[in-house]
Parts: sequence; structure tokens; C-alpha cells
Amino acid sequence: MYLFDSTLTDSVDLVICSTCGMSEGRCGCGKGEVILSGAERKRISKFLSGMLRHFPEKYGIEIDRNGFASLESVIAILKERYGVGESHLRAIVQFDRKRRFEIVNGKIRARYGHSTDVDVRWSESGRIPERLYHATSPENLKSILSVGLIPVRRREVHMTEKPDEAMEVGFRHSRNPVLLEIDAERVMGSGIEIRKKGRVFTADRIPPEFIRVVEWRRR
Ligand code: HQG
Repeated sequence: MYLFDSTLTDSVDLVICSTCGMSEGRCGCGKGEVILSGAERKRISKFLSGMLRHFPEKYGIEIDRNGFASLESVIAILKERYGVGESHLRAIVQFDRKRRFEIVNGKIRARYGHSTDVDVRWSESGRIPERLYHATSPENLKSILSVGLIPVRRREVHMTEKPDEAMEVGFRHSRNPVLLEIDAERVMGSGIEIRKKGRVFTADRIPPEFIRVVEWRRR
């Protein structure tokens, strides 16, 4: 039995201070200024996810084969829509708890979650946990236990190391999600690649024999 205890949130203010630099919530000396409220930060982050993962053409930005857009083009759009600039974008990226975005050499991309045709077959180095978690709505269970986890509308299946983080996702789909444990070691042993992308782990598919339902209740 797994005891669920929710603590994750990205809706804390982002603060800049001449002494302490950039921080989340109050800075060390307390003199910092809020550059983005928690709500603004969340709104912009959701917009970025939508644009970089699903609808770049809607906003006229070009995404390369690896999912990168020029930082300049993204900043221009954020300026127009939200009146914010590069420092705001960098703060959003830096403090994102799920490490959703990555800035490299003047370009930005979403690490995961795509529905568009970008090359998703890359992985950060680092350990792949032996067990991974995914939570879903109860209506999906029968199908998942029969054909496995498939990407549905996205390019990959998404999993997390921590059951709590999977449950956060599950609650977006259902008030009473089903928690699934994936035997990642056996998945990889069967020749299916598992990729690490920030705090998220992805695969092309997870066959049903490596999936088990975990009972849970609130702490
Ligand atoms: C389900 C968010 C029936 C699957 C999250 C899920 C994640 C099946 C839904 C990331 C199935 C797809 C992705 C099958 C899978 N039969 N249903 N065979 N196989 N499904 O939104 O994992 O916060 O595409 O269980 O944190 O919920 O936005 O996937 O319920 O990391 O950064 O089909 O998006 O990231 O739903 O979420 P989604 P997801 P952000």
C-alpha cells in the first residue's frame, strides 16, 4: 500500500534581488522584488509547453529536428503576449520543478511531452531507476493491462521515479487515479529503451507484462 502525500507545486513567486540573485519565494535578505507571481509563472509555463510541444506553427516559430526553437523568437512572442523578457524566461526555466525546458546555445526546447514530429530518441546520462511510476484514469486500466502503455496522442510514454509525481499527473486525468509500477529493469532487459529527460523518464511503449497496479491511499 502506497501512502500519497502531495507537495509539488510550481506556483511560487519568482524573485530577483541585487544581493541574493534569483530565487523562488522570499530571497535570503528579504529585499528582492517579485518579477513573476506564481500565477503568471504557471500561465507562461503552460503557454511555452503548448507552443514548444504541440503548436509551434500557430505562433510562427520554427522548431528544428531536435525540438529546439531560437531563444530570440520565443522571447519576442513572450514580450508581445505577456510583456516579459529573457530574464523572466530564464527564471521560469531555471526553477521549473520538472525541468520541462532546456536552454542551450541560444536555443530552447521542451524536454518531453511532444506530439509534433521531433526526434525524441535522446537521453540525458544518469541512472535509470529500477522501478518507475505512471498514474492514469481507471477507465484506461483494462486497455493498458492488455496492450501496455502507449503514447496515445504524444510521441512517448511518460513515467517518473517518485510515485507522488506520477499521482500528480494521475489527478489531472481522474479524481481517483490508478497508480502503476513499471519494472524498468526488465523493460530495458527486453530491449526497449528508457530515456531520461529532466525528472521524467520516457519510452516508446511499455508492454503489459512489466506493469503492476499499486494500491494507494491518502496519508
Ligand atoms: C493513457 C505532463 C488506454 C495514459 C505529465 C494517460 C507527464 C492509455 C493517457 C506528461 C494507454 C495519455 C504526459 C492504453 C496509455 N489504453 N489509455 N493502452 N496507454 N494510456 O497526457 O503520461 O506537467 O499524453 O495512462 O507530467 O498523463 O505537462 O500522458 O492517461 O510527464 O510537463 O493515455 O505530461 O507533463 O495522456 O502525461 P498524456 P501523461 P507536464
